[in-house]
Amino acid sequence: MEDPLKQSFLSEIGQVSSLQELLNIKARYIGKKGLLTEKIKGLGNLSTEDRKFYGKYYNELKNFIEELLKTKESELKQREIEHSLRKDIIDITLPGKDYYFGGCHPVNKTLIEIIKIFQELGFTVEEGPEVELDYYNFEALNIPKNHPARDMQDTFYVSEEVVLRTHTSPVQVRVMEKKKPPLRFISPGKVYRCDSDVTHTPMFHQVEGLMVDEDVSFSHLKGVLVYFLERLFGENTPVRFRPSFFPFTEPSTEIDIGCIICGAKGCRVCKGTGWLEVLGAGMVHPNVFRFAGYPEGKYTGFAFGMGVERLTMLKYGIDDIRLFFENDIRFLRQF
Ligand code: 2U9
Repeated sequence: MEDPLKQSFLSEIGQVSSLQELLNIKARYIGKKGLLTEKIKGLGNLSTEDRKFYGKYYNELKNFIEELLKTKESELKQREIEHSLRKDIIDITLPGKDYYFGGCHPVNKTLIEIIKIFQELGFTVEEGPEVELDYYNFEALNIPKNHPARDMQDTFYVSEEVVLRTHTSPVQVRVMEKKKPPLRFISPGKVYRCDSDVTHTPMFHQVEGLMVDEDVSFSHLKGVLVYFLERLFGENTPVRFRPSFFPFTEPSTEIDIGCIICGAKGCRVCKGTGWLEVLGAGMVHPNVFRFAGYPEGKYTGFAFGMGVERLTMLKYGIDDIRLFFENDIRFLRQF
């Protein structure tokens, strides 16, 4: 009759499926307190004859068990290697990971488009400092001390006489100081206003423009700006002029286009009016020419200004200006 110890060992090892299970079996049979180990320890209690017989038998059984454990171990290790090779297989026919090229920021795209249109009309591009003297930002633009536009709430003051420019108009003043008409240029750039909500950020971009010569009239203003809006928003865009007020222009106007979101039917963006304000403009105020040192009455000119973020929002139907400055790649990739 077969030994039950050997029988149970053979049955257990026949079912083993992991190295850990194998170690457990090893401990159970030939470990310090293993079943076979205990039997060998008990040999001393047997008769001389039995001790001889069982001593030899247990020794052979131990060798047999050790041999089988070793074979099983290498078998399991081999199986594990094959399993991980199968599991970690690389499918070289799968498509590679997509990657994206960087792109132009939507605000910059609009800015470039605006600049191109004016350059084609013969306007040059002029730039100036973002940290500006109160004189160029306000005084020379006919915005005297105590004017509400100078309010601390709207303007970032660096010191009593120095501000972060609130518009790019000081660039026009600086150019007029240096150059005599005819002048025809735009000044794109960053401007700063102490304001923040869904349509205002403390920094945004403006493009302003100026055309000065003898006999520049409101008709020139109208011709240039209607042409510009038709280029930017499409040929049959409705355009209307409303009377307005700016300290640096007289007369002044605000210019609307038919709402491009709802097709001028009336929606949330145009607040039901069917119109969107896109430009401010006017004939340069005589006081501004006086500050620039131009001879009295010799020149006339028109000026205009626009917010680039606002135009970009209208063009792409974006309802929150802050999206432009969050650098969220999911937003930026859409342009
Ligand atoms: C000089 C003389 C006149 C520039 C002008 C506007 C009208 C205007 C706003 C549009 C939206 C600013 O970004 S915005 O908030 N601008 O409405 N700007 S006329 O007039 C000048 C500029 C320089 C020497």
